[in-house]
Amino acid sequence: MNKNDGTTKNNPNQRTIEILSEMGDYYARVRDEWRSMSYRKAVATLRKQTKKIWFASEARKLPNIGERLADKIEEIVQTDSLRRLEYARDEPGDAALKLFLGVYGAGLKHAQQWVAKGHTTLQDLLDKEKLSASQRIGVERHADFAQRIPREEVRHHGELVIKAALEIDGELKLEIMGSYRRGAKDCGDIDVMITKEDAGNREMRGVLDTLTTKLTAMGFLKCGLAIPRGHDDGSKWHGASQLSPELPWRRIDFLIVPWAERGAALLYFTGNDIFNRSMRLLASKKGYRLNQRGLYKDVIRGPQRQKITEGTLVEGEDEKRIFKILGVPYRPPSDRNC
Ligand code: DCP
Ligand code: MG
Ligand code: MN
Repeated sequence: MNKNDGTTKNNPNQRTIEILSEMGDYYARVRDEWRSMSYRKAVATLRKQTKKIWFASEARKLPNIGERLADKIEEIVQTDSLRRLEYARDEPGDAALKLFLGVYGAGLKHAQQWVAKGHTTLQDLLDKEKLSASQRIGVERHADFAQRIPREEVRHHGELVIKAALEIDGELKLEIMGSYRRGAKDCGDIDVMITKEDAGNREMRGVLDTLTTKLTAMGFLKCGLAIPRGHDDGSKWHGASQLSPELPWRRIDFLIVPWAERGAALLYFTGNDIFNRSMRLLASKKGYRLNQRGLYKDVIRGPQRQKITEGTLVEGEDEKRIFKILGVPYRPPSDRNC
């Protein structure tokens, strides 16, 4: 978490937000999805407040804040800390787990194994573990990748990529998505969608290849990184980019998208993930299915609600029309920081 989506600075509840975010991150680490989600929702609610929330009784009246969270908010304001978080910080291995989960290419399984082996530092990993090439870069560039990227710098990366892409093919359409499109002041990475009217899959893969080769030759792309297992369908490229030697390496993701799916892809990759979840739920309540490729109807499901047929595509090209068909007012990206 710890996402600064533009509304946090100078928020009167800044300190409460920080502590609740950290608590939510802890629950995400120990895979307590439900608690981690509750904390994120409470943080989102607090971000929207213009007044400082001092008491549990006030907090309870706000959306998505129940009794227990309200008490915690009061505890934070009164004591400038949260006992539950202090316990979490003291848990053996939690600091190491947090550190290792921040290594690109290390999933929960690896991170837990490393903790179980008694490793506590990044140097332990370099000295004692057989790392994949991507994990090694993840360790060596940990300090770089851990830094948020100022919006202005994301824009520069985007401009450079767009310019290089249009030199390859002037008909390409590129868009920076993710937290940048939501208006965030700083981003965790740079997410770029690439599409082109009437272009087939083969052509687009060629484009991705030509573009990454060109940007590497320019010295802008520093390395490619492995796509997490099960997610490599040839449509993505993950790696690192750098604007100039004194700046950190940044995480950058490219995604090629078929023209007919560009609206659904834009919706999905603009996020945030919580907003996506609520859109998918809404779609499913209305008898549709929404994913990064489109909005579908007549999906036939079995007894356990498992999908039997894909259904018919209703809309994929136009983000706004997906909202319309679902019967909800359009939400501009800056309103999707749930
Ligand atoms: N996404 C999702 N579910 C996931 C991962 C991603 O719905 N488990 C979608 C929503 C995200 C978008 O993809 O907004 C981009 O993913 P990022 O991880 O790059 O997240 P953001 O760009 O939103 O934030 P950050 O600033 O950390 O990059
Ligand atoms: Mg991103
Ligand atoms: Mn990304």
